[in-house]
Amino acid sequence: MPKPSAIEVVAETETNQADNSRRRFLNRMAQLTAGGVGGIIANQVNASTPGSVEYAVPKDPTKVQGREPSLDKGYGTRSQFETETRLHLSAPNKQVSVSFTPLENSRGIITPSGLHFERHYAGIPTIDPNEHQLFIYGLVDSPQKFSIDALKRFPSQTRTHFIECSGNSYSEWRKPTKQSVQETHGLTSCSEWTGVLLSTVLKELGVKKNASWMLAQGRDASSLIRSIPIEKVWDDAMLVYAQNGEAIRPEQGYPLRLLLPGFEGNTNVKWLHSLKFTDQPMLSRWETSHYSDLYEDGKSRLFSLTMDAKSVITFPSAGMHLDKTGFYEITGLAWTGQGRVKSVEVSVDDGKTWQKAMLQTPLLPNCHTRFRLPWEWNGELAVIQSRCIDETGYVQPTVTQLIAERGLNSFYHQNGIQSWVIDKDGYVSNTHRT
Ligand SMILES: Nc1nc2c(c(=O)[nH]1)N[C@H]1C(S)=C(S)[C@@H](COP(=O)(O)O)O[C@H]1N2
Ligand SMILES: [Mo]
Repeated sequence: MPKPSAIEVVAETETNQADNSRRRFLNRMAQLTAGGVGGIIANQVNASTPGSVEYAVPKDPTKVQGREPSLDKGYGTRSQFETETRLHLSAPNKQVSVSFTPLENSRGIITPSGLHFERHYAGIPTIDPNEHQLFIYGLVDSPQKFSIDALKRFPSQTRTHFIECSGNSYSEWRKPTKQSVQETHGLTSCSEWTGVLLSTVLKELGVKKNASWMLAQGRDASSLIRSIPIEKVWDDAMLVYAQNGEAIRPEQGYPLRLLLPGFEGNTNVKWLHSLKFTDQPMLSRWETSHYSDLYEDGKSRLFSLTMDAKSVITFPSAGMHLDKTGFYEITGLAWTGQGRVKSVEVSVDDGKTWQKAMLQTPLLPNCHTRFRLPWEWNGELAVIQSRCIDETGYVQPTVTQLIAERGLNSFYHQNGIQSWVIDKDGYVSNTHRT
């Protein structure tokens, strides 16, 4: 495509003055179809603006061969230029695996379904929704089984909640081992979930007065069983079959998962198969050897089910490089299993002073909350941190405070303040502060 010359621009200006609007219109259309309009605007900018920009004229748009939309088989994919992926780690037995959400370039609060973190103890079972049943039995008046279709006939609810594995940030108890925020904090994700409140279904079959626990089991080979306190069951437990506007993904428990807003990830049983009401907890290995916190004195904290307030700066974060001084928007995520985030404070001076970050609204309970803070980087070494305060008044502790309280045997429930250091050359890395 020929680059329009400055003469053409002048000619157009003269035409303007000549008040021949019809000809002007036709001229414009001709230039548009010839792909010339960008060049003219650029030349006008060049002519009038000091410090003008070099405008690269795009290829003739009439010659661009578009991809045939039908080739996507009716289900879209992201741009080929977007390459973010979950980071998979697996045990020698590949059925036992974990994958981390790439939080560093996350925007807003929703995790794309294809990037939701995963924790599997026995791979991802393939379950035909037409033959799947949920069994509810034990201390109930009339035990029943429900197909997925039957569950979909109940009044539905849609709620946006995070799920965090209580092993998230386990690596950060002692020293700053891992590099990126994906590895340190990527075992939390947030989706819009649709399903039915468990309390709605339970009213159909009647739960006996002496039922104080519910044992939930999935249909994968892990035999994962968790004991859920009855209060949570009646409060906000959900049976979910949809995620972010479509059927729940196989990785997240297709066709049915238990969702316990704000409870540790492990209790959100996937491929949900049975719910048994009992008068005592099962003390399964998932609530004794796993997911309990061993103190220094040999005692163990069991059933630490509610995830405490936590936050992390996702940009800038470890592994990134700031190539200029000047303005940056610090941004990150905060969440709590105790309801809503009340405020997030950010320090850019190694914890000496703290400023209130802006919070993305609406503020939803047990949901990721996006925070933002404008910042000028002056090219000096900087330590940046964030801390979450939830609506109960609980303040996210430092790692030192956590260690003082729980000792160093702990593995799960690490919600300490995360620090990133930006060196004078703009390289960002993981650091620990007291
Ligand atoms: N049936 C079953 N449910 C399960 C698991 C599993 O392996 N099997 N993993 C649990 C763990 S440890 C976590 S942290 C969450 C992870 O949910 P996600 O894979 O959808 O992120 O699911 C929980 N539910
Ligand atoms: Mo987990």
